Amino acid sequence: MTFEATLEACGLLIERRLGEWLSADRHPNAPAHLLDAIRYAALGGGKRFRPFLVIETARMLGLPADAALEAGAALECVHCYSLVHDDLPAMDDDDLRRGRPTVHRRFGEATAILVGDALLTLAFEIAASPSAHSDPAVRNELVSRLAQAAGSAGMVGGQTLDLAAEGRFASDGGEIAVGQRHPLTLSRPAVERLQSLKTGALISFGVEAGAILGRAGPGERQALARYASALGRAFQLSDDLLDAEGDASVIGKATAKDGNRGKATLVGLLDIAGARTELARLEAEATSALACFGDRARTLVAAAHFMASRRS
Ligand code: GRG
Repeated sequence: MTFEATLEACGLLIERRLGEWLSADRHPNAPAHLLDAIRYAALGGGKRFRPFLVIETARMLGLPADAALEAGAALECVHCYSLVHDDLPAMDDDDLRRGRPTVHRRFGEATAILVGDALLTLAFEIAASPSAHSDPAVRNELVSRLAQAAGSAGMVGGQTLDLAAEGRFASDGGEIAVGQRHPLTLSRPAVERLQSLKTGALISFGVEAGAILGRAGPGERQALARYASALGRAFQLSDDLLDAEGDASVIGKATAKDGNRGKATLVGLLDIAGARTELARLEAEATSALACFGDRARTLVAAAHFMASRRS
């Protein structure tokens, strides 16, 4: 099976599980308009790369896909919420996501904010449910680590640094008006810190969740954390390269936005050729971190290769 086929198969499993969690039967008291918008945001699109990492890491440690589906679905809910909020006019102000109008363009801004809120809270309902794992201690670790990855010392913190780099915040913490903002020039370590929080934290949680479910030992967890760190950096760098070079009709979202906004990216610091070299280096780093797992890690190795070579 090719890596793309494996990713697609995981995506179908997650789509089905999310569809069950978001069925009208499960939410008898939710306003129909809100549930429609939540389903629009969470179903029918996306690579489902983060849940793939949960499922595949757990599989490598001996678990069937079923055992990792809830943790993967919970993580995908957090990811989908972040996309909905990131697209809002107050953030990146995007019209297109996953090849369709963004949630606020389709349902309005207030509903989009509520969709994000509902998906974030649903994530924790799923991760805390007995179907996520029979052992409450394992569920507790999943919930706690997901909260840390998503929160102010993780993804939300990274998003804040990203907005700060656009020159949005005054020294008193207030917001500077559009047109009067001056993007900051970030050093490479500062860009890497921003990205490790904004994008890396959820990617790392995906691998970590698989390790938690598969009860990986301390050495294995360290190796997987090194893999996830390199993979997260490769993910962001390839996303930045797609923004710089990609075709919006293939990617399903606007491109060339980072350069136009003066966004802090590694592509901006390294140029395209330097970014491609760095991407190859990160793939090698991710691959070597998995050496202790031998051939069992072949699909995770293929994931790093996919990230380093994707064109959409
Ligand atoms: C609003 C709290 C908050 C956070 C937003 C995720 C994020 C932080 C911003 C999205 C903007 C962006 C382009 C980030 C770079 C990497 C990224 C998350 C890309 C989108 O993820 P994919 O490629 O998307 O996995 P699909 O659609 O395949 O799920």
